[in-house]
Amino acid sequence: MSKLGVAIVGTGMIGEVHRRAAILAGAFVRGVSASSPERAREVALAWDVPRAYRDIEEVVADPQVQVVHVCTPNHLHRAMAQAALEAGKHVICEKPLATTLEDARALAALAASTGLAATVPFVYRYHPVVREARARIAQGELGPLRLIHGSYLQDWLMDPASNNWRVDPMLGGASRVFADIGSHWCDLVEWVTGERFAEVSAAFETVIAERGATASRSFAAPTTDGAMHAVSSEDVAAAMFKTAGGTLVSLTVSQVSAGRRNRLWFEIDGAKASVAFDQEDSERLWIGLPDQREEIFVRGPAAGSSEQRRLSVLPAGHAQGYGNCFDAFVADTYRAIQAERPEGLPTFDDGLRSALIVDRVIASARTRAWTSIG
Ligand code: SOE
Repeated sequence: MSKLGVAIVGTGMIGEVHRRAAILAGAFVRGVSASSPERAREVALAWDVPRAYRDIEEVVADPQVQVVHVCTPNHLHRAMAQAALEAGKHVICEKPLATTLEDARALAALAASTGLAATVPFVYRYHPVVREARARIAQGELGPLRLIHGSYLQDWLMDPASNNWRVDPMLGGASRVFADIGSHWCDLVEWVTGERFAEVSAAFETVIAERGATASRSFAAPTTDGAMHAVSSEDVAAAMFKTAGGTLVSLTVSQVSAGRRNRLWFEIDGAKASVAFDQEDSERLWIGLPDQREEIFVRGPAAGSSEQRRLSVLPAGHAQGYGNCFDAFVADTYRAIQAERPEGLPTFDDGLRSALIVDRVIASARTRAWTSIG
């Protein structure tokens, strides 16, 4: 079978992650498109790929491209993903799927009408021990759920000199920290527990009111020309949800928490047991039991649920992490293109669900009222 031809649209930190995962999954990276034709040529050279596309029209006109990876700033997702789907290409579109609920709805409907593979990298689903937690909850090991809580904390925007397109609502969307990383947490916890968030009460704060002018890539050292600009997007957010089943959920999100690089953490407390997961310590699942007992489940190919074993590609003690999650997600997307149905593959429908939650979280933060999610 010939290799899948893919194009990467967008060359920031996450475009590079997609490129590596695509190659590892056996695809051929045909070319790249960037913020300008010059930048595309520069990256095509650095990546050693044949094509530097001028724009999305050139990408979708390439008959050797079957899959388009949309890795641009958020405001371009709708146009890029739509152009690709309309040209008959499969799409992996970064989250948030779109900056408005309306655009996310349009993309999900279009994807459904074409039957093409259309996925969104909610990649934290691909940690083996997250799959283990999900399997244990599905088997009833936790009993009825009593409380879900957690946080997703980063610090790469704690310096007022730091800036990035995500900070600008015109490019990133009306919510920053919640749409960027709170969206991951909500997708993950709904998927792991099988519970749907039904209503929300949220609050946003912009704790750094002015930021430097020069953009940095996420997690890169900031640079600034000295000028400062007013910021309106939120640095921190807190949200309480109630699930349709009546479970209370509490979430804290931040991009200004010193020392927290990418700490997605959740705990799910049931009547019989609890589980806790920490993305920065992702080889282990903590299991809390009655009578002051606790256990640690360690990731490995030899034990646990079938999905945990499937995704555990290295022996125990040989740490897997974020990169492996991304690789597994891209490989599963390509399997879906071959008409397989990999478990837990996040699709445009999940992207739409996430856009709905973000939309209602923004509404609640604005109105200061409990808001129905539906
Ligand atoms: C930046 O906050 C970022 O790259 C997010 O956009 C990703 O979704 C997250 O996985 C890592 O951090």
